[in-house]
Amino acid sequence: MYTTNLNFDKNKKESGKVEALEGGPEAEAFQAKLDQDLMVEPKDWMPEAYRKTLIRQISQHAHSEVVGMLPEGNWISRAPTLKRKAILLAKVQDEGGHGLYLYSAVETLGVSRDEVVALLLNGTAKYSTIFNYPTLNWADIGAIGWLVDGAAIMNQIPLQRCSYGPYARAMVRVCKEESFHQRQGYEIMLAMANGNAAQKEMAQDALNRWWWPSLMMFGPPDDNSPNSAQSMAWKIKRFSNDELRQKFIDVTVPQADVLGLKIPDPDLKWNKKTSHYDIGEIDWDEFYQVVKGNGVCNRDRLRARNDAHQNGQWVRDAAMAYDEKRRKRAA
Ligand code: FAQ
Repeated sequence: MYTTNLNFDKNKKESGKVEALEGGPEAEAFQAKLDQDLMVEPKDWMPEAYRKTLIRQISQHAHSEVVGMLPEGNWISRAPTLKRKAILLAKVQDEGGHGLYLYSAVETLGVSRDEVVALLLNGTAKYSTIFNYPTLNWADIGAIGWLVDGAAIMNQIPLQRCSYGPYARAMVRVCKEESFHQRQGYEIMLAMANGNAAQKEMAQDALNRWWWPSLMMFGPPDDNSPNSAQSMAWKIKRFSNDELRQKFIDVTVPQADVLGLKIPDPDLKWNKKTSHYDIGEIDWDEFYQVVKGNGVCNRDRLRARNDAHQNGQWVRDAAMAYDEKRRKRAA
């Protein structure tokens, strides 16, 4: 269903160019690495704007993983069986682990985890819009695994070959785990879609509510994506937002057919000429409202993260005190 291969098309036209770099051997070495599809490592010279772009994207990604624990975490204590509960617990814990790899990757760029987390907590940093929607019932847990993790994999597989080594390597394990998450979500949907009429209706309702927000996860359309051209030229992004969104739609529509569920888009149709599905208009006003902080759950999510941070202060204090004691002993 999903593969961890990039299928990178060497002949694909990039949508932008690397900005003119100041000359010098370091800049040439950097460009040569990009040209040869080699990875840039933390101690290599890199343009300041490349470093800042990575800090922005990787920290937003880390925040998304951590905030992303909240909608599903809400259902751990209400999972319908012990087995489902154990699976969901493991999945939510994996997402926390992804956040930690990513915060570590961002630290290789010369910022501290405290600095980037502070920006999340004060509401300045972005995280994925998808986590500002509520989980109303158990079917939503199936829909998140199927659609949200499915979209996340589609976006993250190419990041395994992004030009920055620590980010690319973190993505290898993350994608393997997301693949399990996607399957567990799909399996919940399969069970509900094949259950009684009320269960099937819940599955359809969850698909109705999560479909469009999942498509928005890929970001604004290409002609309105300010960072894409430069990020693709730097080989941080390997596919554009619209290309990945289309790939996701093309694999997901047949999966809905297998479930016997209907994608909530009257304009959805197979286009023989392009060999892709055409879809209706995405509500970009809704996307930008959620990005701005006006989604259903934005305030709750930030409050929950701030509470968790404050409640964890004693753990950080204890760890620092222990470290101090060990240093003194060693001295
Ligand atoms: N939500 O110019 P672009 C997951 C912002 S992980 C909020 O196109 P870019 C796992 C964007 O940051 C999900 N903001 O930007 C999981 C930029 O703002 P800025 C997260 C969004 O960076 C599953 C502005 O709009 N995945 O789900 C969104 O080139 C289940 C202009 O956009 C990643 O972060 C959005 N959806 O492309 C966990 C993957 N889209 O910074 C728990 C890595 C765009 O200029 C449960 N990130 N924006 O102020 C990426 O691939 C890219 O950053 C994109 C955006 C594609 C998200």
